[in-house]
Amino acid sequence: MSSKVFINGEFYDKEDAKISVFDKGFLYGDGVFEGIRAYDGKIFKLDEHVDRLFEGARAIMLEPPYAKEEIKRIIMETCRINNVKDAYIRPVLSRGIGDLGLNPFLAKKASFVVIVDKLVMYPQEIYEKGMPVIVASTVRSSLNALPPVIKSLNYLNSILAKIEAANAGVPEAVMLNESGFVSECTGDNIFIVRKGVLITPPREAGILEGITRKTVIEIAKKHGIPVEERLFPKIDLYIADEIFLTGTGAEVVPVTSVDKRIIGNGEPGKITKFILEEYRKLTKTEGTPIY
Ligand code: PXG
Repeated sequence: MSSKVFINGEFYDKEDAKISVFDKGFLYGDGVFEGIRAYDGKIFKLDEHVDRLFEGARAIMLEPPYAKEEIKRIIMETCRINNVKDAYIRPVLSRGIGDLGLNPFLAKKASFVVIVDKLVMYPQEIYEKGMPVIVASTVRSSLNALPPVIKSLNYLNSILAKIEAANAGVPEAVMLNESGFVSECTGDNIFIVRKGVLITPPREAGILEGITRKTVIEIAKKHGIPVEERLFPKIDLYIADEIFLTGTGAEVVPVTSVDKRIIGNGEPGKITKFILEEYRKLTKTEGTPIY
């Protein structure tokens, strides 16, 4: 059955869900988006995702066409109309239609779209055995250029690194910032474990402050696992005891090799497995009910 997409106040069949070629989101990547997940009829961390969407909008001076509560209501409504319990939810705010020029303020009204789709997950085998990654030569955009803290519609920086990953035959690539410190992956945050301590790059490394990342830090602290948010170089990946990636779609994914260096004993580590288990418990119990 065809899914229904919300566009500026109306629901359209997937095949007819279209945005103008004059939309600045299409022409310039001028807009922001979110990736949210529903588990068993509950939307996980809805408030956090909508807050981040609005922060991004504020940073680029994009006036959302609906208030925050209304945006949440539309997201829920789009889930209900699609009759989903488990789903991937993609709200998109784009600058809207204007002329061909760059000036964003000539666009009169922002567009708001909500897509609800099936979740494309990493294969189950990866959660059991871990996955290989590379370190990309593409450098993460600097905070003062295209700040990774904004989940903008311009993902070319990530896509360049994803091309490197695909060409190397691995699912993800780690990106370094301009100073050579580890920042994050193309669509996931990164954690390493060294001597029992969980270490993840800080905001200043040039990262999207992932909602899964924050949840993982909370889980670790709750269970007495020490966490450090600090800069570290690529070499610390090679000598880590454990590595995992976090993201809404990915949850907690074990990494078992980096640039062909085997991590730990080549299997998902103990702390990684524990964090994944605890994270999944939360997704089962928390969330905003759709129905
Ligand atoms: N870094 C980047 C660059 C991301 O795009 C994350 C980290 C993790 O953030 P969250 O808040 O999800 O923990 C992301 C998020 C997809 C998809 O369709 C990508 C993300 C989230 C959901 C789906 O590939 N990336």
